[in-house]
Amino acid sequence: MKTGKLAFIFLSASMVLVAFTMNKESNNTQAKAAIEEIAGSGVSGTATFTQQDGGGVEVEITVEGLSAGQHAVHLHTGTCDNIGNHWNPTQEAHGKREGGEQFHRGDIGNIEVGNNGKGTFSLTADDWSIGGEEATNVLNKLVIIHAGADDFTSQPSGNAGDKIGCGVIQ
Ligand SMILES: [Cu+2]
Ligand SMILES: [Zn+2]
Repeated sequence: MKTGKLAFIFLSASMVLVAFTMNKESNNTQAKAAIEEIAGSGVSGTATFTQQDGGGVEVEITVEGLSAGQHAVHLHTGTCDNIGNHWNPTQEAHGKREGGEQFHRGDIGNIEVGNNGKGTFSLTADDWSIGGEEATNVLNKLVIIHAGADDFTSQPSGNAGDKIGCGVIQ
């Protein structure tokens, strides 16, 4: 077989592999929230939600323009002009998602922000879906960033201070 023909076969096989890989990635449903400042706070960011093969949803959050330290992040109901409570379809108390006895489905945790004002956070929640039944569906919920930390104890929302960033999950 000539080298040219071999190269052609190799190239074709590579392209099929690339196409297959890309297709495989796009099978995992994603949703995003563009986080925008509230009342001139200067906060911005992105939250990306990815449906996991084994069930559940991973969220990756990137924020900037915050003060250094811990900032609570939750999923709230409502709209960015009229923000509601923590998303709580299971009627539980506010709490800590990781290892907590009770927590809201919208409870996420605290983002650690550095001196550069930036922070990232990721988590996989097995009780979320993207477009599934309403009690698990994160679509159209709000990603809310707070001025303070979530203490995971105070009711009904962890004493996290003002709401300084908001984005709708779409
Ligand atoms: Cu909140
Ligand atoms: Zn809560």
